[in-house]
Amino acid sequence: MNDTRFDQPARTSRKAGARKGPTRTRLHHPNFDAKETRGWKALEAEDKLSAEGWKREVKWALDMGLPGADSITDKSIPTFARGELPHFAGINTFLKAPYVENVRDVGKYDAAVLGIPFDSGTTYRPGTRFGPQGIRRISALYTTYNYELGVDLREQMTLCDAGDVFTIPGNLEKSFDQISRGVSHVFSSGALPIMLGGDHSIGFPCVRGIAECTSKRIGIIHFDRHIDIQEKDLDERMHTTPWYWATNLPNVPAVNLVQLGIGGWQVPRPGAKEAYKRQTNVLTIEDIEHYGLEKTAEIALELAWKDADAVYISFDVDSLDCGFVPGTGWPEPGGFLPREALKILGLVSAPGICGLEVVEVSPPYDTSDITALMGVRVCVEALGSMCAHGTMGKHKSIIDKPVAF
Ligand SMILES: [Mn+2]
Repeated sequence: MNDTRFDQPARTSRKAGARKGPTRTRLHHPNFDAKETRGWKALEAEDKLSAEGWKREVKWALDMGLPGADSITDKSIPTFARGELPHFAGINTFLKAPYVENVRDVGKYDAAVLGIPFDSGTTYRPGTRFGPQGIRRISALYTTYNYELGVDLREQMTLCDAGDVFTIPGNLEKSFDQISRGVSHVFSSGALPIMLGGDHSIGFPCVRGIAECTSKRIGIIHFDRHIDIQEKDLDERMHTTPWYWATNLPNVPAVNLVQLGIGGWQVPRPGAKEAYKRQTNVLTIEDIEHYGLEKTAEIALELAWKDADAVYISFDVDSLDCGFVPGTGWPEPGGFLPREALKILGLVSAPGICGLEVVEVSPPYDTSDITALMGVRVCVEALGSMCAHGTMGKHKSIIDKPVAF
């Protein structure tokens, strides 16, 4: 300890007389090996990243948006904004990824974002029908590069935005059929489906859309404060019910359902009874604190992948403490800190996933776009982790019953 902030004058004692104080070396920081820090390793990783994708985008932007005014020194700036820059301008697809107007083209990309603007399964606060728009809007804030991971999505994968599924407000069943059809189309094309909800009732039709394209077995890792596995709520298949129906599918067994962060005063008892009966795997926040983040991810992967061929991730933003996600349907205190949930999410995405949904972002209740921003982060974190671990595209191996419309 060489902190000089607490330096005292030399100590004196009547017995010993004046004594010199200990000699202190003045350092600006503790003695550590800078090259061993993640901060340094991230810089090394960035140095190795390609910039070809970026150069292509700049060239394309100048071509599409016309060269900029003569007075502008930076000749990469076009007259009309095209692509990532500037972040406050442009037409916002997710991360300004290309909008695929003809959905038959989604298979040309490694992953496709699709919006599911649907909140008729909501039992308290509505508004998640605006979730996809809210998430897309604030996604303009982001670059494609992540510092700690040392990945750049633009350089390492291709992403498109397929737009939204045409849902039918007030009709769960017709909307479920539309959602499954849209998801199965994307999955069959080979693109990894990334779903922007929407309330959590979409979990069932999203999983059904993937499950019908394969004879293989699918596990689910579910981040939530709520258990979401009762048969019905208010007489319908509301957002409290997706896992009852999803784990009824023959190739999506409940024993491969891992539920992280469940707890608090909003878990309906019929849901708890059903999870007990089906023996799903529930870890509360206290369990996760006990095991730690790495161990939790290890447990989740072991259980979700046990005799399974692929894993789907369902991320409810209300799994976070409600202080971080005011814009959600059923806010509940005591959930994850953002960095905890993101850490676990990155770890469980690393071996590759067959789909991801982020649900319950409700922009009308949001403050400063903070909840929608978390929704963006969930998507890029999973994609980034797969890029970092070379597992993007792994899901294609289970497509043995592709659909064709
Ligand atoms: Mn929830």
